[in-house]
Amino acid sequence: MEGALTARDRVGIQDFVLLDAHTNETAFLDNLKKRFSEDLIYTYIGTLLVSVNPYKELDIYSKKQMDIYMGVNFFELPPHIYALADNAYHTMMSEANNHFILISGESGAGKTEASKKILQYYAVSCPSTTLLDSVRDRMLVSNPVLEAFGNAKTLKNDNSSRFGKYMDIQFDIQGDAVGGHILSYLLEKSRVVHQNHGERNFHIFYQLVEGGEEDLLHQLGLESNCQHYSYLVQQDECANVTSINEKNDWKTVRNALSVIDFDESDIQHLFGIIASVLHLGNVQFEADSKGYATLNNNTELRWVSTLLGINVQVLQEGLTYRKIEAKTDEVLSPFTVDHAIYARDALAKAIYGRTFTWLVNKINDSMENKEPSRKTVIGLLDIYGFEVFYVNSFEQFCINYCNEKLQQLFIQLTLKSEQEEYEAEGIGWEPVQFFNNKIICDLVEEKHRGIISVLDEECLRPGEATDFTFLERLEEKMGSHPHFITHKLSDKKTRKTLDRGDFRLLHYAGEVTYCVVGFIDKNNDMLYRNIKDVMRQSKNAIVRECFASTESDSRRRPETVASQFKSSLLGLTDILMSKEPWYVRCLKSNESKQPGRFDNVLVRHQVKYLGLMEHLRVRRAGFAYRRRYEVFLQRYKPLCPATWPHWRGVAAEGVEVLVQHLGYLPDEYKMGRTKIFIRHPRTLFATEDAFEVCKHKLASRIQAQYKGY
Ligand code: AOV
Ligand code: MG
Repeated sequence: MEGALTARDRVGIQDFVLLDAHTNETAFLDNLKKRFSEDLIYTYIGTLLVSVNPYKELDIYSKKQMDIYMGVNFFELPPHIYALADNAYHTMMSEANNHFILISGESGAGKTEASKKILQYYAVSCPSTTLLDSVRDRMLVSNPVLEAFGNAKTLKNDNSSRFGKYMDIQFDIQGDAVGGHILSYLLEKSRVVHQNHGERNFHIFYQLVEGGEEDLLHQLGLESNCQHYSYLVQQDECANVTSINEKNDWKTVRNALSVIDFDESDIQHLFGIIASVLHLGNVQFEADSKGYATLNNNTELRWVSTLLGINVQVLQEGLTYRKIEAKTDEVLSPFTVDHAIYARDALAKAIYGRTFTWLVNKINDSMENKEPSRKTVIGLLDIYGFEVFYVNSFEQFCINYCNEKLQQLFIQLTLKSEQEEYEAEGIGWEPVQFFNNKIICDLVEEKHRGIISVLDEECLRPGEATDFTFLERLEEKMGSHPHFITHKLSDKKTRKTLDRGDFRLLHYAGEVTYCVVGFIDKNNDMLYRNIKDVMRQSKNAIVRECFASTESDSRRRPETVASQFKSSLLGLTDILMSKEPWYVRCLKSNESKQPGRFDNVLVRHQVKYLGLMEHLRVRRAGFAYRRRYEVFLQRYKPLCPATWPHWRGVAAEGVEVLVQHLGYLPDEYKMGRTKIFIRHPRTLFATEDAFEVCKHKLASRIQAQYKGY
């Protein structure tokens, strides 16, 4: 048609691998933008899915859409998160192995939304027996509950995840979703007692205060006004969010809790805890004549005491004194006002953080599948994305370190191992250069030398070490590292001394300046022993459970927060490395959360640091599929008379005969040392389709041979 735009001109190309061979970044961005302007937010790079946040509701997530994508080959329909979910599912079923979907991208890019869509797809679309519906319901409602307790408004995202989440969805041999298990990572507890300007505390506080029923609030001693609670007010203001409806969210969470096996007493105890944290925040101290802290407002303290079921005197003592063990007995040492405020906040954080862990365990119990039968899993990873604020602290340091680790995993699994495999298999190959962020991971985590080690060492010198001595040590040790910048060093050049309490890291995703204030405290995460003992007397069953541990009896120094986080990330890497990967790379379209706005500079930056061009290059020059000769031959041998029923010879030669018979073009595949490499997925899909047809024709006796494939 003359003058008319072709579909390709209008909507761009749905798989970057099909773009012209010499695609540069500009062409890549043009394609993304073209598609974005048509509300086509998904594009493939081979089997990797790129998603651009549209910041508006799109009509592409209905049950009807799910049905369309169910069981259809990946490249036959427009790119969609459902297609990726479906492909992972079918591969898991046919290969009977475990998979995971790594969802990455910076804060606000759409990771949590993507992970919810995938979970919904599995819960709604997979075959179902009524018996299992309750497990699926629980998996689905675990989301609003964990988001209420673990998400908050930040300057980057109105619903920002403040914890990392890895969820295994378990499938039985029929492909039913039969159970789930969640691992949570480092909750940003400091938010309970402090938020930066324009940010909020965790959603649940507002939901309860603004959405809670009148008699419930009365019972908890709460006023229906956020302004009343100092933990919700920063600089005289209670940050506002128009995109959130507390009343509706409250109802959703309330309902969800009853779906997940929470009985009335659990629910009462849980809200008692949330309310007690708010009351605790309002507890004020005054200095007595000697300068020691006393309590001047007993109403709030009484509420804490009532809600947690702890004697008010005992609680008061716990908040104003510290027990020090002398040689033979214990001495009570009174707090100054500042110290008491510190201890109060530490308690609020501990109560909230431990309750969150309790909640995750409770949800896990309710999703657990106790059948001993064989199961395979698809793991969904949704963590806090890379973030840079005006002021960045210990929390951003941990979050950004976590993102470095995931980027490293991505590099290892795609760019590095892919190229190493071609080399090992003797496939002719022009290496693709890429930036390997291992150097930054090492800078942070290396034993005895990394930033975490330096921080831990400083934490071992109580009384002597401060955030600033930590910074000095860092400067001594890291000063010359190419990804570490201290202001001292640059100042040395100008011979000026500037006393700035920060250091800068050149992360894979950009530069971040970290303010060291609070690093030592937050890494130690100390809670005095006597206040723990007090909590153990609580009549609130959840609190008692949360504090019931042997930790206070042990003399061993507890692991620091950063070290714990580091080991949990190592554990996560191991979990992921044992599974087959799928990737969703989320891109943020603009900083102001506006629907339909595509900020070229912002998107280009993300395309760059996420290594998408390099990934494309490897993909384009490379091969989407590879199978060991034996496996390939065993599966597809019925498709060729010369290989069926047996090939008596070397597997590689059998495969060559087989693919010749199937009409594979020379450019479509390569024969490696142990594997056949197939360039485009559609080649394998066509073979797979032919196999399906053939399977039906085979006698059932022979079919049995293919069970489990
Ligand atoms: P994140 O998980 O990547 O950030 P979210 O998934 O919470 O980001 O997305 C942020 C917001 O973008 C959502 O609340 C939606 O308003 C919008 N959004 C994202 N994806 C879509 C979509 N597919 N369709 C419509 N709107 C979308 V963070 O947790 O902060 O790293 O820590
Ligand atoms: Mg999120």
